[in-house]
Amino acid sequence: MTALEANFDGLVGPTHNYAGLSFGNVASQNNAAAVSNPKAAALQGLQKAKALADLGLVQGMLPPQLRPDLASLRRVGFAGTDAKVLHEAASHAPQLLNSFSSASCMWTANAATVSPSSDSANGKVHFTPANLVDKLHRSIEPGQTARILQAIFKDPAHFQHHMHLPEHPYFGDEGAANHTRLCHQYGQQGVELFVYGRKASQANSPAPKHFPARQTLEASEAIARLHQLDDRYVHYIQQNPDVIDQGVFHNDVIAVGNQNVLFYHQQAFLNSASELALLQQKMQGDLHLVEVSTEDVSIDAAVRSYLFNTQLVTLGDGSMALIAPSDCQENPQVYQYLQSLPERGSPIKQVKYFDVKQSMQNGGGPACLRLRVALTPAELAAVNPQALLTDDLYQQLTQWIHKHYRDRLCATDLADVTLYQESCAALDELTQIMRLGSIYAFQR
Ligand code: SUG
Repeated sequence: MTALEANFDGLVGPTHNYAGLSFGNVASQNNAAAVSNPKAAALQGLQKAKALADLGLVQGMLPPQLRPDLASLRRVGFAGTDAKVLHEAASHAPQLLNSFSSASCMWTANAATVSPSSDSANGKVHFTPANLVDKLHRSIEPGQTARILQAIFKDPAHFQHHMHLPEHPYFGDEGAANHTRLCHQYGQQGVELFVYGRKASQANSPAPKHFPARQTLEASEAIARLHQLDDRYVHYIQQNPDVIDQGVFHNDVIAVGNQNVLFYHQQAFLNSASELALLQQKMQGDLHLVEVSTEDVSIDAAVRSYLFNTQLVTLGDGSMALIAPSDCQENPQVYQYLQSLPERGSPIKQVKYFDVKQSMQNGGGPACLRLRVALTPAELAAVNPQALLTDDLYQQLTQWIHKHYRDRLCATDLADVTLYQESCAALDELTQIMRLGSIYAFQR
């Protein structure tokens, strides 16, 4: 057995809803106040994960966080019984209740940045939870994310966990959504590509004009230091600020990489040609640059279809497949491009489509739903086995979702203490299924 790359998908939580919380994320804004279906959302995500497991990939699941987050509501002054806290928040600060009820931790691409052991000086897998400071509803995630990751990647001989970066826009960090590890084989020294939206320390440097740049260069540099990466194998590229202003709020909305392939849009990066030439040098000339032109796919089509929020995975025969949202089939320009992709001479030989519409309507495609962790066989053996998606776990989780999840949720339901109690009951049972110990104790 050799090293591989596992995907850890976020199980969608019982409060999945559309609250329009993410300024700069077009889908989130467009679907504000739509009625959601948490049961369908959780099943869609789980089925996508199971399909990847069935393709022979190692697939893990990360449990959701408890929402509404009463601990956060109490922290900002709402007091009394659970029902009273929810009622008061709904009456006096509905925006806060919405923020602290979001199931946004489902997008585990934003949970953390992960560096494999072969890239790090101390030979361990490094995890740094993202601080997600740009959005209030996401800024409450990192503490619990750390507990979850530590429960699943427990063994200090293999795994090293860092605290999230200081909670300030200077260190705005959105995790793996802006980080791509390129390599020849998963177990060999790779090149870690960090894509940032702005430089916090240089006020006059290029930056978007309308929408926020969530990731700073300074955050990416801090992660590279923490993870003990070798400068010769790290590259930083700035995202094109103009595309951020068109709704590309993370780099994974405009580019995806796997092993020695980078699939990206012509307009994704600032100084694209020169930066990619440097990246190519670091990859010793063996990087397949699969560039999609504006003529073939406009930025608008890419943002609507999430063509680049696809997962690029290596199959058993060494070829690669693109795991795309079914929305890509519905956009004629994008679908036409994807039909031609396997013939374009890159290692990408097939495209598979999945319906993850419940997540897509909040701006989260297949790639947002997963955190990649490259692991050696010994490291894989040290992962909490109950987090790995087997047929048995899939059956248990499917039944669990049917038992605990609602099929309809809107903003006014968030104040209902019954929803909170249902969520607690669901997570109590999940703790047993996935043997998670006491990770929810801090949230109660
Ligand atoms: O942070 N949407 C998420 C989507 C995250 C997608 N992740 C990646 N691209 N890796 C976000 O903007 C919307 C929640 C709401 O509006 O209810 C939200 O948080």
